[in-house]
Amino acid sequence: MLSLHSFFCARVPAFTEQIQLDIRVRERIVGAGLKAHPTHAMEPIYEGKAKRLFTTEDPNVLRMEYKDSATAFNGVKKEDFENKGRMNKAITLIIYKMLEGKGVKTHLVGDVDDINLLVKKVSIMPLEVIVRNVAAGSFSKRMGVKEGTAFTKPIVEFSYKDDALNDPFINDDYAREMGAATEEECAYIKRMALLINETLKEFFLKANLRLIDFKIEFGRLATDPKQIVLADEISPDTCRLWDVATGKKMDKDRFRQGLGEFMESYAEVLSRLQK
Ligand code: ADP
Ligand code: AIR
Ligand code: ASP
Repeated sequence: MLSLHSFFCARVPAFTEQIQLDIRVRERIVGAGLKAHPTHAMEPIYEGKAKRLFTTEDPNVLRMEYKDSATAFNGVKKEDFENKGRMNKAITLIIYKMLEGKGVKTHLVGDVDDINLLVKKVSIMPLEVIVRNVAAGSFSKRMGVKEGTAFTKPIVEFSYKDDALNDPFINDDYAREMGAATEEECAYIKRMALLINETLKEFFLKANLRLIDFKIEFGRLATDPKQIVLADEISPDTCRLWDVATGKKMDKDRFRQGLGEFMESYAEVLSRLQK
């Protein structure tokens, strides 16, 4: 049987880490000019395939923890990879800071530690907004167009964000009738998605990466639901990135297609973006 002493010795490091994390979160909230309410509990509220969400002492701010799990095909293929969460968090932070610098309104509040970010709480619009510069993935499969065929102009498409329905392909009329977004909101989201595409394309190109396509999400701010901001993550989990010189895939397709060197590619993307 476990003695009382060994019980506490086993748990004290975990308690201490949790307290240190709570303190860091509180400091960041106050540092961002927001108000911490010490009575507001820091609790887990959601566990997804790649991230966990926790409440903080500010009811309008969440802690987003990046997990080490990789999933594909709506969670059918699943495996854990050491450091994946750390790398996706770091890449997302670099990209979100860059986008904020270009005037894009996002959910980012600030950094916490190697796997946690603070974000503004939003109500996620149930739309996966996909921008494509080059044919790949489901476009190539659906349309029978060879992977790697460049488009004359970027394509913006919507999927309805619902795992049970397998995120079906929809258009603006479906989005309106499903209550996901009004026509004006769809037009705004498309404009933002194209602007983000131009900014990201240029940014990745400087790192010798070709932006093939990506998925983004938008949400309504909890503090002001009329304001729509960019939310969720932007990382090699959500973008297709090919090395400019060799065409090598540097994103989650390495996991989806079992190509190997999965985390090595993420590490390479991170290191190029840090330069
Ligand atoms: P999934 O839910 O698809 O398994 P994740 O594991 O990435 O995905 O979980 C993160 C969840 O948090 C997603 O459902 C995403 O839409 C949601 N989300 C992203 N940003 C915010 C935010 N700022 N506020 C609330 N929810 C968010
Ligand atoms: N994506 C779509 N759903 C989840 C994600 N991460 C991203 C893919 C790819 C783009 O959206 O990572 O970058 C288009 O995916 P697909 O499968 O529709 O070709
Ligand atoms: N994001 C989905 C999943 O994790 C789909 C994909 O990325 O392939 O299963």
